[in-house]
Amino acid sequence: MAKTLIKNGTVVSATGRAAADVLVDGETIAAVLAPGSTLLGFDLEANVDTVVDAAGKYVIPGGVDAHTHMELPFGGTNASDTFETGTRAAAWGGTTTIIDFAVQRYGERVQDGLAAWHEKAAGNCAIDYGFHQIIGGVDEDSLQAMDTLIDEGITSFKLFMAYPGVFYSDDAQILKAMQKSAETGLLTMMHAENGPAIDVLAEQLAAQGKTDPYYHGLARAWQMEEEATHRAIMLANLTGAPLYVVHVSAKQAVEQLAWARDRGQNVFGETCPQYLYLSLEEQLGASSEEWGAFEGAKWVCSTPLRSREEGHQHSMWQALRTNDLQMVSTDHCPFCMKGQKELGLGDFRKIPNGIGTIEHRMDLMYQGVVTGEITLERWVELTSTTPARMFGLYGQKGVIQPGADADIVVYDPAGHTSIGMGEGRTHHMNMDHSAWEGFEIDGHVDTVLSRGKVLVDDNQYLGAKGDGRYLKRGLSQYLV
Ligand code: DUC
Ligand code: ZN
Ligand code: ZN
Repeated sequence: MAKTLIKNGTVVSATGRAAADVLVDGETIAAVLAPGSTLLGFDLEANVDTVVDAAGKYVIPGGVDAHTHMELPFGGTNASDTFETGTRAAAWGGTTTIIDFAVQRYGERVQDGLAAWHEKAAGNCAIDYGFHQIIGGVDEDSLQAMDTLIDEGITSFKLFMAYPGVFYSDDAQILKAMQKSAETGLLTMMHAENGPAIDVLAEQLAAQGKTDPYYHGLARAWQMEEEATHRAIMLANLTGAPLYVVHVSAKQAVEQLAWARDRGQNVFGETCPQYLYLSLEEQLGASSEEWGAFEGAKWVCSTPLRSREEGHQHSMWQALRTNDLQMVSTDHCPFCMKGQKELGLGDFRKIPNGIGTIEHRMDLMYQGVVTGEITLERWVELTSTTPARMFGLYGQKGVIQPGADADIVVYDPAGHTSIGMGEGRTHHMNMDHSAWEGFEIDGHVDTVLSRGKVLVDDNQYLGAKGDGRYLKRGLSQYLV
């Protein structure tokens, strides 16, 4: 089995940093040693196959992105990244595990939805992957099927309070699914926006001729997120279900989570890089020769971008520091402008919702270290360790310690990354644009190992389709 020594680096964990060498034996980490150590008299450097010199660099556990949507059917099209292209882009950016969402919709069997997702992913992924289960149709059959999910290694399911007629669950359905969550230990994940009310507002805006992408954000007002978050919290409180709210973007929704947590409720939340960096004002101002004001469609996602002036971004960063929000995922759901986003030309309601970020999450969050928003350790905690703990992967993923999978990123704080597609820029997601065009990062993903195999080194891709394996996940470490 191939042995690799990563030497001279600073190993960073969620709880600290130390100068250390990391010895990888085959697919796992064999030892974390004082710099320059021998092991029982063996000169390590002379006895390994590969030496990676990480002098001046950070050695961190590979990123765990717990919220992705490869090939998601949405708005009459499918998310443009396949498991092959999306996971390769993830690896380029230092993410070595994803948890994607298998889909069940009303009238479909959960087992069939899950089987379809296995078929899409198997043999195609660059990195290891697990699944959550979307329950888009809560009925007797799907409730029963949820009993079998844990055996399949799926320990969390997602419900939608938005998208009536597509993925939407009403309160009665949510209550029943949460009772199942409380009974089984499955973690309830919630898309918390009041979909029926949003649809009325969207219809009224469209009837007034307000059809540009910007109005997507106006229709999805923060009150809709706050209200749904509160309702989800109360239903979870009533049933005893553990609750995880996805893609939190409104400061008022964070206040709801903080309130519930302060009362001792087992409630968690993630935000995404787009809610930390991008705003409704920029979307309003967006215009191009090719698309005019429809340029703003590049940033149509749900929950939507929020107003910078209202202080939502500031509140998200703050909540990441105070642990009112515990993790950062991407909600990676890319669509091209040509042929996909343009389905909504003249009617923002028809724009497929989603932004592609999987390649940039580690970099964008590192920039938060540079600007002083979070510490180096918190960067690792938010992007790798907590996602692994939250979703039953910790020990194998999310940490550099003996016995863990050798998913390791060597990150250069003296390096630089220019994000986008323009001159001198590149990304590897299957998109014809970048929602992150022009972002500059004061750091660089130098080397990426996935289970001991070097996937990325020195701006070269060395991995192959099918390197990734399905991960059967355990229960969340945050269950009480
Ligand atoms: N939000 C998005 O932006 N895309 C897919 C689904 C979702 O909830
Ligand atoms: Zn969602
Ligand atoms: Zn999502």
